[in-house]
Amino acid sequence: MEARDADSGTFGEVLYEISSGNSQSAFVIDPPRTGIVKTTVPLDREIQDLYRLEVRAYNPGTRHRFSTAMVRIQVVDVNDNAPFFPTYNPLFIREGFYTQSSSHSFLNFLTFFFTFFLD
Ligand SMILES: [Ca+2]
Ligand SMILES: [Ca+2]
Repeated sequence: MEARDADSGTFGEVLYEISSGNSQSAFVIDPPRTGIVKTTVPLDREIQDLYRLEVRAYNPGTRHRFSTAMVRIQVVDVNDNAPFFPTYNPLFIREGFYTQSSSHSFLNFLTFFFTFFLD
C-alpha cells in the first residue's frame, strides 16, 4: 500500500494501520511506515477464503489527517487435504444377499430394503 501526502517534512510522513476487517489478526503492517501488508499466520482457504481489510494512512502525531482504502484478499486454494471417509452408522445386510456390479442397483436395493423391512 502506498499513500501520498502533499505536505513537507513530518507533516508529509505517512504511517499505516489496519483499521478493520482483520479477523483473527491474520494481517499486520509492520513496521507501520512501510505499508506492506504481511500475514501473521498461515492462511487456510477452507477456514476463510476472503478478507476485506480497511487500511488507514495517517500522519504521525495526529490521527486527524487520514485516508482509508479497502484491500480485498482472496485466498487461493491448494491441495492441502487428503480425502477422508466420514463416520457412518453400521449398515446391516441380511445374509445371502449379494451385490451386483452396479452401485446404482445396490443403492436401489438398499432403498427398497430399508423401505420394506424397516418401515
Ligand atoms: Ca499531512
Ligand atoms: Ca485446500
